[in-house]
Amino acid sequence: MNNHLSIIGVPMDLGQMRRGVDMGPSAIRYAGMIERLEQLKYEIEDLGDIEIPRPKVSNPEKLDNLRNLNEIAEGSSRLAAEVDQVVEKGQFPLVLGGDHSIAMGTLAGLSKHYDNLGVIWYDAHGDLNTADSSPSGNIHGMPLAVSLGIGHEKLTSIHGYEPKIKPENIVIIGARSLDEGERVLIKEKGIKVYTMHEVDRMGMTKVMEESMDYLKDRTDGVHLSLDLDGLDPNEAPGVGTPVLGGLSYRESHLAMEMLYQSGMITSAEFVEVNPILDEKNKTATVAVGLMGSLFGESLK
Ligand code: EXY
Ligand code: MN
Ligand code: MN
Ligand code: MN
Repeated sequence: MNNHLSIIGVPMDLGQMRRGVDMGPSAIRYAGMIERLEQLKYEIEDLGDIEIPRPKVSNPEKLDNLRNLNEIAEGSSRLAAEVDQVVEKGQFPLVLGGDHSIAMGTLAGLSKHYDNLGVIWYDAHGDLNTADSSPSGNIHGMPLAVSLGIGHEKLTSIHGYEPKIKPENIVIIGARSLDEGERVLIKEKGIKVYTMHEVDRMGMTKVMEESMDYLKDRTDGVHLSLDLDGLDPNEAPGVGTPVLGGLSYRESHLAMEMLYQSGMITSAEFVEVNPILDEKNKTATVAVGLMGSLFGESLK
């Protein structure tokens, strides 16, 4: 694994309605992320936080069922430029959310450096909505569709090119809340999904082995996009859209350890940590623990 990690915080809360997720990067740093990773002998550079525009009106516009479209597009472009530079310098981008809409910017900065960027989307949700299919108008439910080039042009064109990823290079793990439009898209595009049903039946070891086998031959880099709501809300309560029946703490650590052992992860982001909804920074602490495993804590 790349020994030089560059941390980028993204205090983004405009992709959904609950305030507080913009404090995710602070909560994760406060939970001891840097010290934890330094112990593993990584060279770490904390690049601070991306500036996110504030909406001009207190009651955010929901133009075309896309709440805060312009501000999110602008913030994502800034993130994309920063991530691009980090990869250009040969470093590993570790991005801290913020809500999951930031993945559009992360993937935009990453993908121009790869012919076939793989994505592991660890999430209770598919994040495959468009303005037409979205029940909420919340853009944090859309970043995977946008990255496939499906959605509003202001989002799909972030960082000047599209699409960012190909459907056959995606694996979704932990899904248990998919909207009708998302199910249609998954079928139509042939996206690989391990729902909780499959995790329960197969076990996490098999799910990860299959996922990594699947991505290994077809990709030249793999991004881990880890939404803390992929975990069960009993273990990660500080998230804005909790869904019961999620991945356990232990299953998640196992997944991270297997990814570390594979050596295939080239970038990562941890999103949706909301300290206002959390219990004593538990969810940020879980995020930092998972980072520990992803970067080899128990195996290095
Ligand atoms: N599918 C629902 C929507 O689009 O509104 C909920 C999306 C939640 C997205 C979270 C972050 O992963
Ligand atoms: Mn470049
Ligand atoms: Mn998500
Ligand atoms: Mn989610």
